[in-house]
Amino acid sequence: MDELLELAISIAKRAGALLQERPSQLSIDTKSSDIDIVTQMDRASEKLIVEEILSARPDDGIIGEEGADRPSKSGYTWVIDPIDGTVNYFYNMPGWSVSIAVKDQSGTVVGVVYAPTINSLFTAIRGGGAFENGEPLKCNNPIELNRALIATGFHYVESIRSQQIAQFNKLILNIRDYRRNGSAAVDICHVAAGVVDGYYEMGLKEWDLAAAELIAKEAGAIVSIHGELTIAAGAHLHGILSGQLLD
Ligand code: 2AM
Ligand code: CA
Repeated sequence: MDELLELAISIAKRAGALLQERPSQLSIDTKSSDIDIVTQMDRASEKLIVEEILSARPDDGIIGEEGADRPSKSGYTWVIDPIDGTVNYFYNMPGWSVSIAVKDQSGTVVGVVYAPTINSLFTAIRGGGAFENGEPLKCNNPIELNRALIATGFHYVESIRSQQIAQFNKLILNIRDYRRNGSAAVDICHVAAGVVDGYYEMGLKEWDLAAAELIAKEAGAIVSIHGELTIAAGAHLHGILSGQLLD
């Protein structure tokens, strides 16, 4: 596991360095809607990550947001998001990340979320705790709803945004405040670090979640998935948020 973590960290750092060399022109294509974008740098980052994984571990499987899809012969599969927070990246706003997880038959074993623009390297090994730049992490708990700082994100598809308005209306008068940062993986790691108290969002994909979910759980948080909705927080606030958002 230590070796897998070291490899995941070194690959995430290389992808982060590639992404920090921003080209003068970003070319964009759209995905699930007109405002859901992918750049040539998402593709370049995924290509680098896939090549590095395969040169070190040719029998591992890979699932990537930009199309990587290889079956595993070893029992290990890498789940990668080459840029989480592409809209931040596009606008040159800090906070985007590279998310790399390795899973086996029983779930994620190693998670790395690297956000170079905010100097954060979040890491975890299953059963081994969670860390930011080598320092151990513990989520905030217990937090009451009326003191909670909540991170969330908004979907690129209108019908889901409509549901998010209802969720927002339900909570906004009863919490400390919202933060909307742009990378789901970083938001969930911020729950792990106690930088926010809780997080929820609709429409996450496996690659947005895999690494950060392990990091948050290893920091003592509960991460639960209810259809399209993901909720992450310390146990007390998680119970309250689940009650509010799922009724
Ligand atoms: P992305 O940058 O990799 O697309 C935005 O709130 C967060 O949700 C980002 O982490 C974004 O990841 C993720 N996300 C993924 N697919 C999404 C979608 N269809 N709509 C909204 N957000 C999405
Ligand atoms: Ca992405």
